[in-house]
Amino acid sequence: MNSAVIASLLAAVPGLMLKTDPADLEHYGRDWTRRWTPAPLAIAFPESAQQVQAIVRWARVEGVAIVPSGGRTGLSGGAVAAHGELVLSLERMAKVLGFDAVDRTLTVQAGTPLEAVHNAAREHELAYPVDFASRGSCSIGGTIATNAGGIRVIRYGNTREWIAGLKVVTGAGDLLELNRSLIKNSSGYDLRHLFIGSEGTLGIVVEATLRLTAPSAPTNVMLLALPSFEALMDVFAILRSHLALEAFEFFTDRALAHVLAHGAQAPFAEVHPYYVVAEFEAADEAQEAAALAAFEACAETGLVSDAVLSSSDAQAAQLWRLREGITESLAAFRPYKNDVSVRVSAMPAFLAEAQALLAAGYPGFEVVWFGHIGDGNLHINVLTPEGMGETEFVARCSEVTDTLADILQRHGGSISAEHGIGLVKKPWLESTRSAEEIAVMRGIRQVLDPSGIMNPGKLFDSRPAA
Ligand code: 2HG
Ligand code: ZN
Repeated sequence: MNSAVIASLLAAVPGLMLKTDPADLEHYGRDWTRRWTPAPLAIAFPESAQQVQAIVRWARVEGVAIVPSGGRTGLSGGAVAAHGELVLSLERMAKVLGFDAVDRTLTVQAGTPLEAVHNAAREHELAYPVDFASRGSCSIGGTIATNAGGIRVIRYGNTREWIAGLKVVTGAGDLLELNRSLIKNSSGYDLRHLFIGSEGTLGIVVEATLRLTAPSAPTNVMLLALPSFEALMDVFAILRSHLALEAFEFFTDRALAHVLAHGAQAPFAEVHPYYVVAEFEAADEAQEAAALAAFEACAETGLVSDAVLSSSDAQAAQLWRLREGITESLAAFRPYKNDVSVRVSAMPAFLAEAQALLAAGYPGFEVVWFGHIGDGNLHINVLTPEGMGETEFVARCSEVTDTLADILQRHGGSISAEHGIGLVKKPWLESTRSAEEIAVMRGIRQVLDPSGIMNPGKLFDSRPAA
């Protein structure tokens, strides 16, 4: 049966590279969630937008589901293929296609890794400012599909701000060029933005034209140790008023302990409950003096217990490793991940409730907090207790997430800040989006993917349950 389907695909898309080895099905059928058993039909590696279009048209006729696939570094199950889907990997579409010095844009194929985009921008003395720890493995298409955020949102915003134009193949099999990289284009619905954050449910991004910016001025990095969670928001307010912040990230002593166990170097002799990594412009003496003034203002009010200011690029990288190494250091514990957001102004009230819930909801579980506090975005990782089976663990975590979603709803927040809904957060979409909004989303999906072949089961079910 499978071999007949594959033969028909190869006949429809001559020259298409396909993999069907069990090891490949396993490798390409999962993302970083590691919660589902991969079971794709095959992996297709198209080399052009035309081949992608031919695959989608074939899949419509044959009724085969497609899972678009980039670097599969996602944490919400958006790239999981566990039901005989065809994985459409963009791995062989990873070329930088062009640079325009006047428009300050870079055009790349969707499979290009984020780090390759950074390097290409740097070659032209410009920068693509979206950045996060998985830069070497994730693809630009995946970052677009999730409207990825990361560590510099506080300064530069999310992926959405940096997409000048897109080429997409819709689930209907049409190849669309969206926005033509125009800065001003008041000619109706901006379809480009529908595809940003659509998690592969409307079609496949095949090409993106990215806006570039001037590289930031020289920066410096400080690591602060804090005595309490409450101090975090005060330190943020002080640093923000004194400095041009590029990043403001926090993590707890638990997070630090795991990163240190993975080989990072301890920053202070003593252990403190909370830590902040802040990166800020330090281009001249005035900015350096401002950094010192900010630090003194924090120290005087007892908000900071210890601090270190980097004095070299190597030391700055070492300090960043403490924050960026967290996800990897937790992976072995198969963490249940929450990626939530509220408005920054709502953070103190939300935090008080969330902390109480998690302490009561997870007695004896290890809960690791970190994230982008300056964007109102918290990552809450719950580690699997030793000896607890997967089913019991996920059931317990789901119960607590029900209450967390209620709290978020009351504070006007979101159940997914930057990782997407995928499979992991699908049961809680209604806590963040109204029934009317979801009905509109369903209608849009129906138009762009009339046969329901694009990443079915992700984000929400294509058709309402009968
Ligand atoms: C980060 O900010 C990523 O490091 C991953 O968004 C978060 O592992 C996580 O929960
Ligand atoms: Zn994050």
